[in-house]
Amino acid sequence: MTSEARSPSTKPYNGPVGGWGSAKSVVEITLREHVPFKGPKLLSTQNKPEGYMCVSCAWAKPARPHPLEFCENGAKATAWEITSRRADPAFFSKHTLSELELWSDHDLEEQGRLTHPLRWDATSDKYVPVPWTEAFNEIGQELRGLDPHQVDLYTSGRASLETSYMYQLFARMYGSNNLPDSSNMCHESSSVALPESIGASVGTAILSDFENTDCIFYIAQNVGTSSPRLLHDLQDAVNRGVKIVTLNLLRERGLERFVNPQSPVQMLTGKETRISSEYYQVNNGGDIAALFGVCKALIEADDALKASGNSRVAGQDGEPKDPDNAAMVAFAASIASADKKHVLDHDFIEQHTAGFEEFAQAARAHRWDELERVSGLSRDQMMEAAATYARSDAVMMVYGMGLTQHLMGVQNVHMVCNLALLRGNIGKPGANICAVRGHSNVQGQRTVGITEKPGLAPLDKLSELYGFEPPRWTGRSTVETCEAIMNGQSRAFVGLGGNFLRAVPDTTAMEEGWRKLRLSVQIATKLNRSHVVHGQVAYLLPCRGRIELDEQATGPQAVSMESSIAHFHGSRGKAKPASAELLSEPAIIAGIAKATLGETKVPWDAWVGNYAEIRDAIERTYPETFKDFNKRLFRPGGFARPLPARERKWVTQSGKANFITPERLFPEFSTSVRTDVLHLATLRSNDQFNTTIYGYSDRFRGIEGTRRIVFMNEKDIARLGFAAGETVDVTTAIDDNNVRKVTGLRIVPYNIPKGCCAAYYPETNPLFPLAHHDPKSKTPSYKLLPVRISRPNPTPDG
Ligand SMILES: Nc1nc2c(c(=O)[nH]1)N[C@H]1C(S)=C(S)[C@@H](COP(=O)(O)OP(=O)(O)OC[C@H]3O[C@@H](n4cnc5c(=O)[nH]c(N)nc54)[C@H](O)[C@@H]3O)O[C@H]1N2
Ligand SMILES: Nc1nc2c(c(=O)[nH]1)N[C@H]1C(S)=C(S)[C@@H](COP(=O)(O)OP(=O)(O)OC[C@H]3O[C@@H](n4cnc5c(=O)[nH]c(N)nc54)[C@H](O)[C@@H]3O)O[C@H]1N2
Ligand SMILES: [Mo]
Repeated sequence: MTSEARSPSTKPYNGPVGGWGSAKSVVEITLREHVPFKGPKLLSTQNKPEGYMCVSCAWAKPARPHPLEFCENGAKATAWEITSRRADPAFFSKHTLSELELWSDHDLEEQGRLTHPLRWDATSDKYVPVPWTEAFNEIGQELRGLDPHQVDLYTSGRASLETSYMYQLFARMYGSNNLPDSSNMCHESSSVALPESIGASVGTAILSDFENTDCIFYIAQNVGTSSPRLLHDLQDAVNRGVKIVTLNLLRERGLERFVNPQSPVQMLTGKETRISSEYYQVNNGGDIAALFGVCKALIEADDALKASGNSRVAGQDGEPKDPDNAAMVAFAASIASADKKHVLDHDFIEQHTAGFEEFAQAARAHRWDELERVSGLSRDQMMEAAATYARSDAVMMVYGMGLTQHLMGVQNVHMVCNLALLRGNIGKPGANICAVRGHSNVQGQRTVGITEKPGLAPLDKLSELYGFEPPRWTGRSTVETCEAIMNGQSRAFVGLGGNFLRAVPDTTAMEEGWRKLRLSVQIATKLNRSHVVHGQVAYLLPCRGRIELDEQATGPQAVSMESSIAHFHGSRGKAKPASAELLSEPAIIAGIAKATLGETKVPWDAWVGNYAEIRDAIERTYPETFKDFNKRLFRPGGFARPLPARERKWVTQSGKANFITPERLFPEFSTSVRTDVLHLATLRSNDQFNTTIYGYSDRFRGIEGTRRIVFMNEKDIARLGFAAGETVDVTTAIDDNNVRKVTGLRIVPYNIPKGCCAAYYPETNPLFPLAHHDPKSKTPSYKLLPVRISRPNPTPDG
């Protein structure tokens, strides 16, 4: 199979995000996937009350939706799911799994929807159809034969609240807390940092904050590709005069210019909206330094006002005089409050926070030259950002993977909170923290108990409701599951969606462990590499997708999910299921649970017959969060989850919001002077959803026909003696006795800071050592890995 175009091209893209390019791209994929005629009609119900919730990103679904509340990538995701292509038994009879191992990610999924439950047959090395009951019985028998500590039950962030609740309940009744999930590779740094800083496990922003804000700090998130509907909120804000201050490794087009494909005027006139008012290109991993610079400017300006004769505090703190105090006083005066007395919100800091003095001292102590070197920004840029921040009454902090997927991911998020707390930008309209989530229900899965941490699950409640003793031990998160698979501790893997083997770090090494699993069970819509590489006993169980009609004993069912802004929404599928053989995810989990556990107090069949009963059970388990769940299921705009931090109630140990001072500016591995080492960040193209590769175009970055590239700064290309367009190898520059190499990447000169480089995920995942993760959140450092670039080995088999 060849999948990449013969003549890949790379040239700068000069257009905006959105516009006609976006419309064209939707038409192309709709035709290619042979989407049934009803496709376009279906799209008009996307993200609407009583419609289906998009299977792409988790962005908010407004109460008053646009006539077409979808984007280019949402439309692509829909076309990908309702495609008329099929990976059916005829397809599997033609290909052994050893052969399919040679296929690309794109080519595997491009075969279309899985249609029948399949079991791997060792003699023919093929997946062959198997009746559902037989599959459940054998899986149940295998699981009963294992110690629950040896079993890992993974969840990818698409599964609904109903499915996720059933799945975690099954895992715990079986006796395992090994519930790794995609969130462990994604926003786990937020899940750890936000409770410590502000006592909330998720972001506190809601949609109306975008209508009331004066300024948005937009950090490390690629809105044009990853959450395009959020561009509408940004566009509306910009039109009201809101300042958008962007910090990003790259100049992402969606953060620069946008033509709203849903606005006839913009489409006809080509009039663009300029998104960012200030755009700061930081080094990857430079955000703590950059934000410290902003905080330092604010704190020292505030100090200068105090020192310049403000009788309120003059002489009390004996601060050493800043040498260029006069300049600082002038700067302070230009950004100070109306009474010219302060820059920080001292009342808020005093009443609501702890740890301010220690943080302020750390900010004062960092030297500007050090902050400049690490962040890649100049002192003037950091002061300019500070001035914009101080002149705004309500500031939002919006961020994504460029902050969380780091060795210091948790501390990155602490730093965002620190900046917000300096001027009381949490818990007031138009302010707040917005952690832009990835998968469409990844946030919700946590809310209903998908977690390896027993302290975060309502174990006593589950025990009381279902009469069993849940395991109290700490389960494995994603990287720990990888370790356990590599070292043979894990014997069985059950995947509720996703593509674990491609999404995790160190993928080449992982595959060896994966093959030694006793049992691999995958519940999926489409074929991927986690299915073709497999355990000794392997099942591939196809499920209905969210867009499809889910008919059960009591009629068509709805499911629900939680958006990035912590609102719950019902979702009703309408499309005809891809095959009559498919079961829904709840039905598959019930099937496995009954076969594994035998008789229990859980009415699995009644739940599958009527999902409203699962929602009642969720409400019984979490009465506050899910009050009147079924009644409120289709409320326009969703119904909100209680967020105490929004009300300035701080559910932390100190009872206050905490300033938490990062230990250092940059992770320790690279304190040595950089020579031939570059810092790699992995990226998504505009033509993929995670490991799902729709095609080989990254329009906004000017890449067509290939994904095997490495973006480099022109000066680095010259300094290291390479040429643009040259094919090179990339090797991990961390010493742990293993050589990790990805070969055959083409150098593309790009506007990226010196010393940094970037390449696509998942192709470069073999480079990431498992141990290269944030020690607290265990989130892999996918946005920062030291690497070396080299010419290919000239030997023929090199
Ligand atoms: N079309 C599409 N939509 C998606 C997805 C998809 O693959 N395709 N995936 C979904 C999922 S699961 C997720 S989690 C989200 C991911 O969405 P994002 O959070 O946008 O994640 P990425 O696309 O990986 O890139 C993050 C951005 O961080 C920047 N960056 C990298 N390193 C740094 C750094 O150290 N500092 C700063 N300031 N910036 C940095 C990159 O230039 C990039 O613009 O999107 C979701 N939506
Ligand atoms: N280097 C690097 N690695 C990364 C990242 C990165 O930025 N850089 N990002 C990380 C992030 S943020 C994430 S979230 C993970 C993503 O990791 P995963 O969530 O595990 O991966 P996906 O690619 O989203 O999973 C795609 C598969 O899900 C299945 N699927 C699709 N829809 C459904 C459905 O409705 N039901 C079921 N049961 N299955 C379905 C299909 O079979 C499809 O092949 O990857 C992580 N890995
Ligand atoms: Mo994600």
